[in-house]
Amino acid sequence: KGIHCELSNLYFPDDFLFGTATSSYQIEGAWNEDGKGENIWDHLTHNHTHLIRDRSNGDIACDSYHKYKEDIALLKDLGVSVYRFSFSWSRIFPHGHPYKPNPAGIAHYVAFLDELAANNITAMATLFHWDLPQPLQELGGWTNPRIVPCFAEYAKVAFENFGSKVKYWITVNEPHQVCQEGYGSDNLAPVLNMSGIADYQCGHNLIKAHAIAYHIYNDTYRHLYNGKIGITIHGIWYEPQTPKDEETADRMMQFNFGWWAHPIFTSQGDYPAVMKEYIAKRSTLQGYKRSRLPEFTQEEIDSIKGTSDFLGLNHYTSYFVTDAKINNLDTHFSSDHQVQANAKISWGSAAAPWIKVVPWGFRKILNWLQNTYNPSEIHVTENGFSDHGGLNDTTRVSYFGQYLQNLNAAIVLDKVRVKSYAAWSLLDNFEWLDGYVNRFGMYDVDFSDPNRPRTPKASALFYKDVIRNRRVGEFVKVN
Ligand code: GBH
Repeated sequence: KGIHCELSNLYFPDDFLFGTATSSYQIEGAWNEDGKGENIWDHLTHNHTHLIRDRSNGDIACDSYHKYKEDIALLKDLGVSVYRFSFSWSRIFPHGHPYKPNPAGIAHYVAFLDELAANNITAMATLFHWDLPQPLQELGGWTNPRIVPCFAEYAKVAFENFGSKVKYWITVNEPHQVCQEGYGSDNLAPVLNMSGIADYQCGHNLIKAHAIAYHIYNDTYRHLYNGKIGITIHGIWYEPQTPKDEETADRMMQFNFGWWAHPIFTSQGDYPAVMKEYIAKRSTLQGYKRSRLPEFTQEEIDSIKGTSDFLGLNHYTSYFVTDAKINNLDTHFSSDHQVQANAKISWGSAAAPWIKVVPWGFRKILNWLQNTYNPSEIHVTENGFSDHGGLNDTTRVSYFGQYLQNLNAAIVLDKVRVKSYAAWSLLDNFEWLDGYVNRFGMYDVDFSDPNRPRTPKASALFYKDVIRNRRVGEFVKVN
């Protein structure tokens, strides 16, 4: 209420970086070119086609593997100073197995990074944005501790070959989605749906893999290239439904965000106490002799603490929460946390029903992150809104306008140390199980045309103005 007027006079700091974000499987296509191996999304879309809403796949996607120069021209036109993208692990290690990198895969990314540099755009690279090499999945994927040295070797080869051209490194995009949605439910590949067991095992190895990659960079490459390395966590803001739900809301933040952030960003390290307590209690109730949540050794806790130069946040939405007493014996993550989340009927919604338009939640989570973890820098590595396509994307403009105002307020009025913002996404792209049904792009892509032409939407023009003026100007609020 009144937020538009109150917040519309703010400017973004001079050194604030605007950008856009994409990921390899969602845009590249060229799924079997130049020696690339099969990854879990190739595998899922080819073998379990019915799980994808429009039965599509990323075989061609936006064809960015071939059209990367065109993409970079769009970035240039928008005026962004940073581009967040991801490397495809199976282009570099086609079988996942380390020690035999694929030179053609490396050459592709070198050419891509050179083009970015030639256009003065800072590279923010994610090592793992969900496209795990299929052979590693067949060995158990993130539940097999063997993944840790495989990821470490992949990271090392990436630092070695791309280190001089990458300023910001993100080890993993959204560990919660990788583990809870991929192993603990059937929202993402590998759709294992073994909640309360596989998701916790996955998380345990993933956090260790992240930390080792950090140490490799820190020990061997930092002094050469002087970049920064961190992790990106998906953060929903959970607001107490009533004042008496404050403990519940904090518990929900701990289970969703703290699971990943507490081991890395706090001085105690390890999983959040409330998470250890709740899972241990329910495990006992269920007849387990040990908690289903694995334990770190003290040595592991110490080597994981502090392994991030910045906190990467992907933020889209917020919910209200209340306490839920769940006494059934299932092992599910959502029974472990004992919280019920809900949205207000009056909130606008994206085409993806999980994205409700709650702009004030963005400002709240940014403040919460600074107060809880006190990171030296926060980078918003994703924020965006889906519709069903079309160039006159007024609902997206309205979403970005309101969210950017709240970001601006968090930075200028609340002094939250946010250093960059990446809009998801540059292009309409392959939206995982939603295929091409839900569109997140500032540029439309015509997927029925073999040339995959790109056309700016109203949101691209709006964002271009925000970047040029360094403030959120006028826009029509429709949600
Ligand atoms: C990001 O994940 C991803 O990093 C990016 O690749 C993706 O394209 C973008 O979001 C847009 O979706 O209510 O059961 O359907 C966001 C994490 C993943 C959290 C999907 C909510 C849906 C749960 N989201 N998940 S459900």
